[in-house]
Amino acid sequence: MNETRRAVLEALADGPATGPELAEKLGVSRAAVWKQIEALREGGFEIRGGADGYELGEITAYGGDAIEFGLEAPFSIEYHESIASTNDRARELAAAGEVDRVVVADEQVGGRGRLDRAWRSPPGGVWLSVLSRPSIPPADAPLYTLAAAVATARAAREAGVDAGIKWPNDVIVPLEGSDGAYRKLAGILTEMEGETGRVAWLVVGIGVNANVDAGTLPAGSTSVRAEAGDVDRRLFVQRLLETFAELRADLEAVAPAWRELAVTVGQRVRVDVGGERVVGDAVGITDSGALVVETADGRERIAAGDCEHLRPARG
Ligand code: BT5
Repeated sequence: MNETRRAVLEALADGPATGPELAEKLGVSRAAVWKQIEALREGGFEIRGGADGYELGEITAYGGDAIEFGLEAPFSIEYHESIASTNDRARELAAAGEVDRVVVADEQVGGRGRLDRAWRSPPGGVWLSVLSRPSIPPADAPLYTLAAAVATARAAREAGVDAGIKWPNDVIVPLEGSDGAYRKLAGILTEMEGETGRVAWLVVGIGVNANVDAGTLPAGSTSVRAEAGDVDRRLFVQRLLETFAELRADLEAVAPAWRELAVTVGQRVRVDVGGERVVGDAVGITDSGALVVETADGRERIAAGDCEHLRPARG
């Protein structure tokens, strides 16, 4: 966010102020203050002008400036009403050498899942991609996906949703009273580029069915609206990004945090790994995020794959 704009916003968050007062406090011209007030109004902030000067209303806007304001994480936000895919845009920013940028959209018209599957992204959802340039070996990259799942599940739980994580990249809501059946609330798509044993950039795309009707989504999906009512997306995204930034800075904390929210461990699972099927009991995840499955032939560690929960065998 523009520095003067942020300063105007911070001053107004403390209480009403007139144009001349703001100009003097910030050491800028009245015209500069006016320009930033207009920009803020365009960004969806409600700023009333009265006898006491400008007064900031409750922040209900969802946009770049609104998400950045009050965000305690080192990201700048690029917002789009509608875009093909926030991951595609973040990859463009990566190619242009950018870092710590988050692309957020109200709607995606070409949202992508893994393996070129389509990801339905109607208006009202939380569709975002975080661009990082970590100094980690590619083998640690899955921890970014797990960190995103933890951040998403925690934000959803704060919004009142009974969210858990299905290995490796789904945030789900268990169906009450059923053995391992669930509905999908959010998905994560991590893409990266590496060079000689090091990650050059990493884009973590997160899609959360927030304020959308579950009926407009594929069967087996749910939304925050369906589970707990609409959420303030600005606050939801802020919490999500703050948790992600914390975990990204402390990768050793990721696996323990993930285990606390995992619903896969303890389930009977079938994992498709590049055409091969592994069936067994999920008994844990390793510190690098691999799923450990107890099969008839012994233990297997699976770094990546598509995991289905099977109903537990009845004893
Ligand atoms: C995922 O893929 O779960 C990763 C989804 C990542 C989406 C985000 S949104 C922001 C960023 N920009 C993008 O373009 N993508 C990322 P996967 O595990 O392959 O699951 C895809 C499958 O989920 C589809 O084949 C559908 O069956 C189902 N699906 C599609 N849209 C859905 C939705 N909105 N909610 C729940 N399930 C959905």
